[in-house]
This record gives sequence, structure tokens and C-alpha cells, in this order.
Amino acid sequence: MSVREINFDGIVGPSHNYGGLSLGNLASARNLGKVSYPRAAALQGLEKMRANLSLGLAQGIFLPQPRPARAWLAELGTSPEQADPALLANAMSASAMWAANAATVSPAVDTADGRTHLTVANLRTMAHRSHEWAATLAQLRIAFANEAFAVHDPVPLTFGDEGAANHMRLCAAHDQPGVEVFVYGVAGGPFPARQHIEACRAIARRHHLDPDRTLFVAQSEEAIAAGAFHNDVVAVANERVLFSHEQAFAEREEFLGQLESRFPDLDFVEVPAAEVSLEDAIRSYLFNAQLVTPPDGRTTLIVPEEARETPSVWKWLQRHLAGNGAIRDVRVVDVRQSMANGGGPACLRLRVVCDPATVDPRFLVDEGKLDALAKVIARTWPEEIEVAELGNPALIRDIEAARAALLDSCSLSELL
Ligand code: SUG
Repeated sequence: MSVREINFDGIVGPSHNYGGLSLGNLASARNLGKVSYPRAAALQGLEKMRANLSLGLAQGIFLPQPRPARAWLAELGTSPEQADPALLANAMSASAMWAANAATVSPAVDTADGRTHLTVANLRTMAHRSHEWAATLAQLRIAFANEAFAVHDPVPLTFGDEGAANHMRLCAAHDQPGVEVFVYGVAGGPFPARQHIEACRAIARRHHLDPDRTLFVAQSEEAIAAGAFHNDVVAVANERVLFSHEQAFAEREEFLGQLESRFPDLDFVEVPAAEVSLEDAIRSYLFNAQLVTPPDGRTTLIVPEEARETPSVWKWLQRHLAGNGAIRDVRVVDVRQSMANGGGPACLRLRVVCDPATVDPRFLVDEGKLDALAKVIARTWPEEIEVAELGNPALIRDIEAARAALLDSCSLSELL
């Protein structure tokens, strides 16, 4: 049995558009009403996966969800034909692409029953994301049907949960027991705190985590107010390394003290506000990077193009590399279509540490499979979408047909 980290990326769905739906997500608000390019967006996502494969990493996928979300509209007593434009926009978002919000994952080495636990996120804070969980759960139940996994329903909607975007794991190596850190929000200035502490506690209990290896830490209010609607916009962890902004956490010293006492081997890489402002960190998505360990063991940071274009950020990275810091290599990927909705390289993926042999192979990809997916997307995904056109029946037909074609090509039509 070979346990390793697999990154499952959400394929950008054919309805990808800029509806400006996410309060507190500055990119989403900034790009409201812009023309989107779903085909280019999905192909950018595939290229990112290809780059990860070329690093020697294991790669998986999640499939786009049904859009419009007819079942949700029906629960609200309406339909795509009758819904008002605001409601329809909430039923048309391709936001399930951001797989970091699909679930929280605790690998088997961390849990008392030796199974890998996944709790699907309820995403209850944003209307357009609140209906994702059922279709996500359906995929998780297929992908992780093996008894090595325990897949849980969402925590009750009383408490907001946004999945792995607010969860970090420190460990000597992926297959070694780790310390799991749950990051919650209390206040966010004018913006909502999406992750509630009670949801974090519930997940830790359900996953049978060892309380001595579990920590709960609050996001700083200033980070949320500056646009860090998820912790993974200002911090990311991989193995021994915690890479974060100085202003990410509410009680920074206390948190670090607790973490170091539970995980003495911590390699803490902090970016001071004096060198990279919160604003630059959030605009560039420096921390919404994939921090990975390729087979050569060189800790690598996969950043979006926007990080290279932000002078303070690029300077910091060059200095860190030159100084032989914990991050040994930096790779740049183009995910601009996703970035314009506030989703960087790390938002697009869910990390699952497990034996790939226990995963339904339809959710794993290699180069050949990516080629096949790209062909279907190039043939069927809309080239562009204007928000004002979301109710157009011909567009809706195309979007539904495109998704059906992709599911068919993955032999996953059971998700239709
Ligand atoms: O929830 N954007 C997503 C971005 C999620 C990023 N995920 C992580 N940080 N892990 C969100 O705010 C925008 C959709 C719109 O405006 O149409 C949106 O939902």
C-alpha cells in the first residue's frame, strides 16, 4: 500500500461567469458583469493539472455540477425559465470548481478508526454555494466508496463550514500522523466570517481526531476585512512548512506557541507586512498557492501569474529562493479566469492523502485522460458568457449538453 497526496481539481464548469456573487471576495466584486471565457477557463485548469503531473504529483478531478441548479430552483418554487435574474445567477455559478471548498479531509493516520474521513462542506454563507454540497457529496460517495474512507454529510447548516480552505495539516511526511489546524472566523469588518468554530469542532469530533494533535485558531479580523474570505488566501501548509502572512491569525504568538509544542519540527515561513502588504498578498494570491513535495523532495510553491506581476511579492519570493529558505522552487501557472472570481491554484484543488488504488479510477487522471477531457471541452464548452445572457434558453441547453458530454467521456453519466 502506497499512501501519497492526491490533488483533486474541480474542472471549471461550462456556466463559468462573473456574477459578482461573493460578498467579501474582492475579485468577484471587481469583475461583476465582465465577459467570462468558460472554455479558456477549463483549459487553463487542465494545464495546471498537466504541470502538476509533470512534477511527478498524483492528480484527480471532480466533475462540474448540474447548472442551472434545477433541483434548488424547484425547492424555491421556481425554474430557470421563471426565476428572476438574481436567483438565476445563484443557480448558474460554476463555483464548485473551487474544490478546496468541497470538503475537509483527515487522512487515516490522523484518525482513531484508521479510515480517511471526509466531511462535505455546507457552504451555507453564500446563496450560490449553499446548494453545492448535495452534488459534491454524490461525487465523494462514488470516488471514495472504498471502505478505507468515511464520507460524512455536511455539519448542520446552523454553523457555516467551507471545507479544506480553512484547514491545514502539519506532518513530517504526508503518510505520517499530523497536527490538524482548523481556522475559523469571528468577525470580518464589513464582510461575513464564513467558517464557524462550532463547525470546526464538529468535524474534528466526527473525524475522531486526537485532541492533542488538533488546534483551533481564529483568522484575524483585519485579514477577512482585507478580502481573505478563506484562510487559504493568507496561509498554506505542507508537511513541516507553514507559509503565512504576518496578519493571517488573530492571536499569532499564542497560536505559534501551541503549534510548536505539538509539532516541534515546524518550519515556519512568515511574510512580514512590511515586505508584502495584506493588500498585495490578497491581490496576488501569493498564499493561495499549491505548496507541494514532488518526488525529488524539493518543496515547491505553485503560484498564479498574478504573483509574478506583483513587485513586492515577486521580490520576496526571489529573495527567499536565493536565501535557501524552506521553499526551494516556484512554478507559475495561468489560472486567470478563475482568479478573476477569487479562486487561485489552491482553491481549485482538494488534497486527499490516501492510497490511489483505493480511489475510483474515473476520478484520477494522467496525460492521456487530460487530452481526452480537453477535446470534449474544446468542442462543447461555451466560448464566452455575458451575465445578462444567463437566462438565454439556447445557452442553458448548450451548458447542459456540454456537461453531459464530459460526464459521458469519463464514464460518469450516473452523475447526470
Ligand atoms: O467562494 N468565488 C469563490 C472563490 C472560492 C475560492 N476558494 C478558496 N479560497 N479556497 C467564493 O467566494 C465567485 C462567484 C461569482 O461571483 O460569480 C465565487 O463564488
